[in-house]
Amino acid sequence: MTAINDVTKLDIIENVGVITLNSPPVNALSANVREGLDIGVKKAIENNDVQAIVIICEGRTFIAGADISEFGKEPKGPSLFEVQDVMENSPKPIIAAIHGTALGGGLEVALTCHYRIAVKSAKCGLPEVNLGLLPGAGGTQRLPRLVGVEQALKMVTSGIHLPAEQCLKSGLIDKLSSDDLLNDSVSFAKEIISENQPLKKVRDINEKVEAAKGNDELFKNFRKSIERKTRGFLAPEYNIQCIEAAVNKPFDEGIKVERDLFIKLISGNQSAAQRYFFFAQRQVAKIPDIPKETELLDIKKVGIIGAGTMGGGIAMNFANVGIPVTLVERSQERLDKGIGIIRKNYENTAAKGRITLEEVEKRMQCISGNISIDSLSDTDLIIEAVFENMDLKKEIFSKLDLIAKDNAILATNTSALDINEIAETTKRPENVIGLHFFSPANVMRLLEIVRGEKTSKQIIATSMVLAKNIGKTAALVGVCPGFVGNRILAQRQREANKLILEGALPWEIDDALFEFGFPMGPFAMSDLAGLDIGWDKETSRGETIREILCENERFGQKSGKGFYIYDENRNKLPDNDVEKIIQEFAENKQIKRREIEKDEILKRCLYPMINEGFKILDEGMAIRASDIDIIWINGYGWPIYEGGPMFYGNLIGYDKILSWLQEMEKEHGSDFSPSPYLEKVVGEKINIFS
Ligand code: 3H9
Repeated sequence: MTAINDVTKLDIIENVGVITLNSPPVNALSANVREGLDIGVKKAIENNDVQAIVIICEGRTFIAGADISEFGKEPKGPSLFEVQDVMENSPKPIIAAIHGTALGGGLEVALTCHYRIAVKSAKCGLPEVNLGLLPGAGGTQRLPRLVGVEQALKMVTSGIHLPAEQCLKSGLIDKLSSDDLLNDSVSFAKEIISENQPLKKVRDINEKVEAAKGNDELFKNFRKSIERKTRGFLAPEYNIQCIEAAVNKPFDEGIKVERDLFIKLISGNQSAAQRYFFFAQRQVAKIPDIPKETELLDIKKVGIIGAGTMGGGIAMNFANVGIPVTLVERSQERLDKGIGIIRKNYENTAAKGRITLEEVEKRMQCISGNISIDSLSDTDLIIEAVFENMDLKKEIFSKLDLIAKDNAILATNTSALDINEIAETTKRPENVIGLHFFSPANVMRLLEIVRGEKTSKQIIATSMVLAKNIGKTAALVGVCPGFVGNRILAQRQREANKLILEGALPWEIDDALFEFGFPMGPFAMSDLAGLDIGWDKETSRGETIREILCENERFGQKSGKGFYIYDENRNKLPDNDVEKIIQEFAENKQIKRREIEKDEILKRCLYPMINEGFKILDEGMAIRASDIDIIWINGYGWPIYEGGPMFYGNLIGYDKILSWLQEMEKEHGSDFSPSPYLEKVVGEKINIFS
C-alpha cells in the first residue's frame, strides 16, 4: 500500500491499481482529494505491475461532488479538469466503483473513467441545478452521450438521483455489483484486461447525441414542460443550452459553452443564494445548547386531538412513514368525516399515480380514531390541533396532564398562542412544546418547533429528529406572537393593506411579488385561504376592506369573488367593483391616492420584513439569520434564488435598508422604526452570517 496523501492511498491487487479516497463526510472534491486522485492515477499509470485502475471510496459514499465550501475561494492544487485529463487519457483502463451517491463533480469524475460499476443501492446524479449551477466539469457533454438527450435533460434540470438499476438500463453504468464492491470492481478490471476491451472515452461516443441533431421540437417541448416549475431560475435554462451544445457542437466546443455558462452562474447572485440555502438547510438542524448525543425518546405511537384540516394533515405525515396515529374528536360524526377526508386525499394521490392502492390501505391502517382523550394514555407524542382558543387548549392540556404517559411529548399546533401559558396548566411544562405545522400539513415542508421557557432539551432533540423522519425541515423558534414566520408575514400584510389605500391595486401588489418570485401575492393568498376566516357578521362594521368584501359576500375563491373575481376555472381577474370599494374607503378615510411604482411596492412589502427579522434575532427568537430564511423559503414561498429575507437584505445592503426605514419612520411613524440590532449591525459592520 502507498499512501498518496492524507485522503488517498494506492493498493496493487494482483495487476489492478486500486485508488481509495477517504475524505469524510462525503468525499467531496476538495484540493486534497483532487491532488490525491491526480498523483494516484499518475503513479498507477507509471507502475509496470498495474494494468488497470479502480477508483473507489471509503465511508458512506462515492464522491458527492465538488467541495461547495471552496467555491469563491482562491483555487488550490490541481484543477478538476487537469485531473480528468490525466484520467481520460490514461493508457490503462480506469474503472469507477460507486457506492452511496456519485453526484455532480463526483459523477463527472466517473464519466471520465472508461468504465463504471455500482452497487445496487447506489445513485448517480448531476444536482448542480439545485445550487443554481450546471455540471461544470464536462457533465453536460458526457451525460447525454451515454443516456441520450431526453434523459440527460431530465437529470440536469431536476437534479434527480438515479438508482443504479436505472443507471444500468440507461447506459450510465456498465455493471451492477453485488455488495462486495472492491472485489467485484477488481474482477471487472481483470475481465477488461483479459478480454482486451477498448478504452471507452465517453467524449467519443456520439450516436445518442447525433440522434437528436436538428430536433428543435424536443428542446422546445422540454422547455415548455418545465416552464412552470422553474419560473425565475436561471440554471435550468443554462443547463438546457449546454445539452443543446452537446447535440449541435463537437465535444470540445460543447465544453467551452459549458465553461462559459458555468462561470456566469457561479458568479451570479442566484447560485450564491442557492448555495447559501444548501448549508442553511443543514445548519438549521443544529441547536447550539443541545448536545448531539442527547438521548432521544422513542416515538412509536402518536395521538392527535382534532381531526379537522390541520389534525388530519398532521396525521398523514406519521401514517406516511408507518407510525400509528390515533385521532381524537368530540363526536363520532366529526371523527368519521376527518378520517374520510384523509382517505380521499390518499386516493387522490393514488389516482395521480404517486402511490399505489396498496399503499393507501397500508397508510390508512396506521390511522385509527377515538372520541375519548383517555385513548391517548399510551401514546408517546400527543399533538393538540383544535382551533385557536386559549381556554379550550388549556382545558385539553390539563386533561392530558392527567392521562398521558410520564415522558410523553405534549405538543400544541398553535400558530399564535402563548405556549408558556399552555404549559403552565400542566405539572410537566418541560414536556410541552409547540409543533407548528403549516397548511396543508401533509404537503408543506416547514415545521416551526416552538421552545417554551421550560421545554426540556430531550423533548426538543426528539422533536427535531422526528421532524426529519417525517420529511419536514424543522426550525427551532422561541415564544412570541406569530413565532417567526407569521410574525414576519404580518409586516408584509400590514404594508400591503396600507398600499391599496394609498393607490396601488391588489393585483399590482400581487404581480410585483409574483414577479419577485413568490408563488402568489398576499391578496391572491387571502382569497385562497378565505376572507371570512376570523370574520364575524355580527361584529363586522366595514372597518377594513376585508370586512367590506365579506359584508358583500365576497369570501374569496370559494364564493367566486374576493379581492379578485374568478372564472369557472378559478382563474383570477381584476375587478372594477373592488377598485371602487377601495377608492371609496380611501376617500372616506381622507387618504390621498397616488401612482405607486413596482419598486416602491417591493420595498414597502419586503424591507419591514427584514427589519422584523432583526428584531427577532435581537430577542433570540430565532437561533440564526439563516434559520429565518429557511422558514420563509420552506413555509412561505420566498424564492430560493433570492435566498430568504435576511440573505436578500444583505444583498441590497443593510445600510440602505436602514436609511430607507429611517426616512419612512420620519414620514409615516413607528411601523418603520428600525430595529436597534439592525442599527448596531450597520454601525459596527457586523456579519450576521458568520
Ligand atoms: C459540483 O459538483 C460542481 C461541478 O459540477 C463542477 C466543478 C468544477 N461540498 O447532506 P448531509 C456536507 S457542485 C461540501 O447532511 P446526507 C454537508 O454540508 C456539487 N460539503 O448528508 C454536511 O456537513 P455538516 C454537486 C458537502 O447523508 C455533510 O457533508 N453535489 C457537500 O443526508 C453531510 O451532508 C451536490 O450538490 C459538498 N459537495 O446526504 C451534492 N455535500 O455535517 C450535495 C455534503 O457539517 N450533497 N456536504 O452539516 C448532498 O446532496 C448530500 O450531502 C448527500 C449526503 C446526498 C451527498
